[in-house]
Amino acid sequence: MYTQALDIPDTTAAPAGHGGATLKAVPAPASAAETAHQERFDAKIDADGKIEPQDWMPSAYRKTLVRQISQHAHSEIIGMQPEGNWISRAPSLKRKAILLAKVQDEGGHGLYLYSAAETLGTSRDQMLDALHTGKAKYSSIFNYPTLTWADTGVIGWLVDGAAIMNQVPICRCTYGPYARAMIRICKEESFHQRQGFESLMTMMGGTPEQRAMVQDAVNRWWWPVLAMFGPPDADSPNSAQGMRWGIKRISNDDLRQKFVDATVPQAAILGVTLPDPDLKWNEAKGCHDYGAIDWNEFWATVNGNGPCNQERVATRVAAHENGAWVREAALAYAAKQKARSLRQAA
Ligand code: BYC
Repeated sequence: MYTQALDIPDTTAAPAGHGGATLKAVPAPASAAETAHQERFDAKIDADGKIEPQDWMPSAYRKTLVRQISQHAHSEIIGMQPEGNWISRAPSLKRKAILLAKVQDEGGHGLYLYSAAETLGTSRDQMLDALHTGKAKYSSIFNYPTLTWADTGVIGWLVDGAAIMNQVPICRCTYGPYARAMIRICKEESFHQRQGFESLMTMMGGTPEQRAMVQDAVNRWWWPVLAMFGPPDADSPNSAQGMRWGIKRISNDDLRQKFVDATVPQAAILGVTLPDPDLKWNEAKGCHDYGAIDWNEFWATVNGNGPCNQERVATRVAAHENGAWVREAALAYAAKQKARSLRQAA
């Protein structure tokens, strides 16, 4: 359910009496009503209109949205963990209040996104089960550890900065509930990015040890952040269709390039070095060249073998189990309310 396994299989088992040869699967001809639905859908996409939950949509469009929105929701709630680890160790009351608010915002983003995905007919329980059993993906970036306080600033500056770059175009996505959720999320993400940058600016104005701590965090996060935009366009199986449907507006490589170009001057203001000897302005292309990303590390992390994958999922499963009593209490309260209103109506 969470993959793009939507193609009609190339081959099917041959029916008895056909000598065991495999036959090419032939899609059933569409009915006239279905063709009309498809034409209306295509016209709306071509006109850059919005598809709403009650509208007819091709099942592949629905599945792609459930895949992307649920992965996005999972990323938000798993993304609470690396920074959440520092709430009890924030260096001041002000920093603690900011970090608490930010981590709560991420939880809220997850809730808007699960709600958007639910409008497509997939329940939250199904989505969470896929996350908890390792079937669903979430962003590779949250499988890296936060070793020092500077990591929380770098997550705000770079990870949220990358998230904004990726997510602002999704505000124009063709699926209405996703697009509307993203508008609110992006406003909050931009506060997150600024608080990270401001926190790092403060540390860079501090002692040599504080500056070294920031540089070390930048060195560790830079490459995973670049990989976070997803595989190169040539190796991105979902991009072409996602762009045709107006779910994805800008390609993985183009977003990565925009991010690099926006971040280089910010690094200069901060006074940190981006850890890439090949990073330089290319006058002819009008953008920065940058070095090779380690795609083996990226795929190992996506496939469950990054530094913190097991810990992240185990923490999430434990939080879900420990929260069972809250869900049960809410259901019991709702049942009591319903019984009371039925009694009053009788
Ligand atoms: N990590 O064909 P592609 C945040 C998967 S939240 C793991 O290019 P697509 C934040 C991809 O799913 C960050 N997997 O796919 C939160 C696909 O596998 P499946 C998350 C990745 O969908 C809190 C396969 O690789 N943001 O920023 O066209 C605090 C091939 O990729 C990753 C969103 O979810 C990755 N990094 O493009 C701070 C935004 N990259 O599904 C920050 C919405 C790729 O076929 N999502 N894969 O099995 C998107 O924009 C797109 O789904 C992606 C991938 C750009 C992520």
